[in-house]
Amino acid sequence: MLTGAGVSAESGVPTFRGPGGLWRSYRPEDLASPEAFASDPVLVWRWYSWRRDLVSRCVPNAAHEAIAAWSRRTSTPVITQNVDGLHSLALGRPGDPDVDPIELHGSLFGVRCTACRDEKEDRTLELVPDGADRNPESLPRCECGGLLRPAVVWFGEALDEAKLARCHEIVAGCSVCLVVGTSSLVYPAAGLPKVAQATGATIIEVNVTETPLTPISDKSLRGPASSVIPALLDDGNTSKGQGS
Ligand code: BJW
Ligand code: ZN
Repeated sequence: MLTGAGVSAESGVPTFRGPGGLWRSYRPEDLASPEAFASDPVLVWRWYSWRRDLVSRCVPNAAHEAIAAWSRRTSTPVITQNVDGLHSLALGRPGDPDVDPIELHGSLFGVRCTACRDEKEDRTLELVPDGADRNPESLPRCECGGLLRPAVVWFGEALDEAKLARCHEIVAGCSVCLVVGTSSLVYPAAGLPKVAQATGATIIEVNVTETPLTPISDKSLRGPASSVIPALLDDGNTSKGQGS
């Protein structure tokens, strides 16, 4: 099971692309990159501050709940591109590697030092308000004095190798690969269903629109994740420990 921003849309978390998917007039490529952070760290931190604030008021929807129940039932972690933590929240049982979601692009609530690279979760980080001056001195700092950045994966950055290897292992071993609420544009995540297909899995896509994955999917379920996913997973279609 691979998920993207669409699974959280009905929880009130904006997607990256498509209607309502933009923050001001910026595309994700304008903000989610090391180059953007280097040239305007205040702007990038404002975007993340806005998102941290918004997401901390969101709760899992019926799709997250059904996926969490499926993970428990099949002892299979969901692979997610989302950084909002809503899959974990729905699971409510952190610390179990068999079911803990694999957050391929990191977490909105993590920070990493740009100097010593120390990484930690910090939900209480002082936000960078819209009215803040553009002085980088006002940005969050590590104890070592280095500038903190969000612990997420930006364009051009490598994904965690161990996480990615585990994802390959999971999708290569599944018989059904469910792909939910992603535009299937961003690699290497978008390549995972193709790995599953190459090893014989059936691809089922759940989305409100067509994506580049649609033509190669075995089945396309058109509709919002919060209604399609509970119906699909409660049906027992992928409940025999073989789905992913
Ligand atoms: C609903 C719904 C509802 C709405 N129900 N559905 C191969 C080919 C081409 C390019 C590349 C390639 N390999 C690598 C690249 C480059 C690049 C890339 O993929 N570019 C493409 C855009 C062209 N990839 C990278 O740079 C990656 N790194 C890399 O490859 O490194 C190589 C390297 C190796 C060694 C050393 C150094 C480098 C990194 C990619 C990181 C992506 N990061 C972001 C930001 C994360 C942090 C943050 O959140 O701020 O991840 S970008 C953004 O896009 C975010 C998302 O996880 C990701 C995917 O978006 P997603 O989830 O699909 O959301 P949307 O908005 O696009 O789509 C939502 C979907 O939901 C839509 O389809 C809706 O219809 C649907 N929907 N409501 C169901 N209710
Ligand atoms: Zn540091």
